[in-house]
Parts: sequence; structure tokens; C-alpha cells
Amino acid sequence: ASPAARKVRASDRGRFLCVEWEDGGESSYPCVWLRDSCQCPLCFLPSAGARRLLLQDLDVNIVVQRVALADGKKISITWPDGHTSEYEAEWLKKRCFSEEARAVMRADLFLPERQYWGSDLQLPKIAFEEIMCNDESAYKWLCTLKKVGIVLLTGAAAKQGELIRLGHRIGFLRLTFYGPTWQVQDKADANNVAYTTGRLCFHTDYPVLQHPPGVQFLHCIKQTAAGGESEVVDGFHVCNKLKKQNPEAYQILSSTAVDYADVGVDYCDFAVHCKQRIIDTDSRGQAIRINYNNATRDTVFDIPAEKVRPFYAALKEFNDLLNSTEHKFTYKLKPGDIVTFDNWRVLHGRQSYPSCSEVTRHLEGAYADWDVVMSRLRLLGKRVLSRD
Ligand code: OGA
Ligand code: NM2
Ligand code: ZN
Ligand code: ZN
Repeated sequence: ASPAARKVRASDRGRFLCVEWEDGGESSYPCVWLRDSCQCPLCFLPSAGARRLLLQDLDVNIVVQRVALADGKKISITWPDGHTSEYEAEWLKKRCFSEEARAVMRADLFLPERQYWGSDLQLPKIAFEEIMCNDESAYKWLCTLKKVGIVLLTGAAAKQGELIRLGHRIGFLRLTFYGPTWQVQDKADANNVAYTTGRLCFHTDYPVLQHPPGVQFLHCIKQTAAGGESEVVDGFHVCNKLKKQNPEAYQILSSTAVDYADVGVDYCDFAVHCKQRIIDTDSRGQAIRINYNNATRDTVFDIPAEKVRPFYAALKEFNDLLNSTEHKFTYKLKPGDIVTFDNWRVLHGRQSYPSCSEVTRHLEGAYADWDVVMSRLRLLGKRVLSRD
């Protein structure tokens, strides 16, 4: 139950609307935003939840002419040209511009909470069929995926096609040059190092794409007796450690544009090239995406020669931290397991296994975008927590 408004008034010569709430709080709204956010049918298309008002028709210096409050619930404004706008108190309260209110709104929409982990990871596990048919379980799965960065789904059938079903559960999968889903197994003339029996050092998938897939699914269909163990590490946690331990290395990795290349044929022929910083940061210097696959890092390196050796020194330091026993977690997938993880945060690898004329290990893989996963998470949250 949101509090009702006690009093409304214009302030700063009509540039702001001030709302006093029944609980004693006060909120101040810039008039240009109020006019821009008018919910009337001329200014807003409810069926699309979208603004019809054009920016060219918005006066950034607009002031209110008259304000009124009806039973604490409805605030109406008359503008100088005679247009009127109405706002629900609850709607306004949610959009309060105070630091605290914005932090609540932000947390609600983007669930930014992170739980860092190292070798002590308690790998979260949920039954695959549970998340497929139960909304509460699906909500728990995606919340944990966002917060921890990794969840193991167990008990899927040990055959191809389960990831297509999982894709339908969230919405849709991300198509790439390796196909809608892809088969990780030892292949003749492999077009990717993943399709050999070799060791894969810690990497994120597909940094060669401008917008690398946010979420990755690996479904174990067949597992080799010897070798083939999986490794994961919390890249964001390691970034925090690197920043403390060697700020210069962190600075180099978060500013140097590294060339990536992937050329070949799979779903169709491809020649993909891209520049990525290995550690992508937000405006406050916090890591928000790791873009690192040593296999697809190009031999073309478009930086001045004198910066090359310091770059490698920084990368080595990062690589050493990723591989420290304190940070990495090792496990082995069983047929029917589906590991789901944040490909922007969690780096993954696998140990090598003996090559053999028949296929002894087979994973089916797929990607999804964070936009799609977060969308499903919000919808499940609304239903499960029965908010609005
Ligand atoms: C990959 C990969 C892991 C594995 O295909 O990119 O990381 O266990 N595979 O084979
Ligand atoms: N596969 C597994 O960045 C990469 O090349 C990761 C992608 C081939 C789809 C591997
Ligand atoms: Zn309007
Ligand atoms: Zn991979």
C-alpha cells in the first residue's frame, strides 16, 4: 500500500511540482518530465505502453499553470496551453527522483545484486523438469543465474533437443554462425578448438561478436570416463582482486582494444572480426563483461609495438588469478546435466580427454541473450510474487 498525497504545490516559479505524502515524505518532479510523461490518450498509447508525444512538441522550459489533488489519489495539472494531465499518486511515488527511490526502482528492474564466489562455490542445482513446468522453480533458476552466475539443471534426457525446449521456456535462443544449437564433440577438421579433445583454458564464448551471448547452456549427452572435467571461475570476483592487486594490469585490460577473429564455415560461411576490451567496465570502473577467448584472439594486434609486452604481462597476471586454486571450481558433467551460466561473467574451461575413433563425449550447447532471459525473469517475478 503506497501512501496517498496530502498536498501538492508548484515550486521554483512553476518549474517543479512538489508532492507532500501522508507518511511525511516529500517528492519533487521537474515539470518538463511531467509534461513529457502525460498519460492522456493524445500523449500516450496505452496498448503499446509508449509515448506518442513528439520531442519537437515538448517545451523544455514549460511551467505548470494550475495543480489540483483529488482524494489524495489523483494529481492533475493544467498547462499554459490548456492541455491537462492526470497522474496517479502511486504512479508518481514509484517515479520519485530521490536517490533512495531511484535505487529501489533500479534494483527492481535490473536485479544488480551479485554473490561472488571462489573454489568454495556451492553449485546451485535445480531439476530440469521442475523449471520446465513450475513457474516458482523457473523464477528461482533465473534469479540465481543472475545473482550467482551459474546454475546446474539436472535430470534432462540424455539426447539432443532439450535445449530447444529450454529456449521455448525462456522465449528464444540466440542464433550464431555455429547454428541454433551446436554439438561439442571431437570433429575431423574442427572449425573451432572446442570441437577437439584438447584442453580449453578459461574463456568466455564468442568475444568475436560485437554483442557476445549473455547466457550459455551446455547439455551433457555423453561423458568420457577419463578427463573432460569442467572448470568455472567468477570473472567479476577475479576482476575485483586484480584491481586491488595490480591496478595497472586492470587499467591495461580494461582499456586495450584486442582484436578477435573467427573465419570458417558452419551454419553458413563466416569471416567475423571484432575489437573488444578483455575487461569491459561501467562508468565507475566496475567490470560488467569479460571478453576473453585466447583461441580466437587474432594475430593481428592493432596497438603500438611498445604497448604489446606490457599487455601480455597484464593478461598473464589475469590468467594466473583465474587459474588460482582459490578462485576456480572443478566439477564433471553427467549425462542429463545442463549447466547454465552468465557468459559475460563466468569463464569456463574443460580438461582434455583421450581421442578415440568413436565419439566418447558429447555436449549440446546453445546461447541466449540477457535481454530475453531478464524479460522472462521479470514476467515470472510478476506472476510468482504477484506484483501489479
Ligand atoms: C565450448 C566449451 C566446454 C566443454 O564448447 O566453448 O567451452 O566442456 N566447451 O566441452
Ligand atoms: N562454439 C562452442 O568463442 C568461441 O569460439 C567459443 C563457440 C564453437 C560454439 C566457442
Ligand atoms: Zn497529454
Ligand atoms: Zn566455451
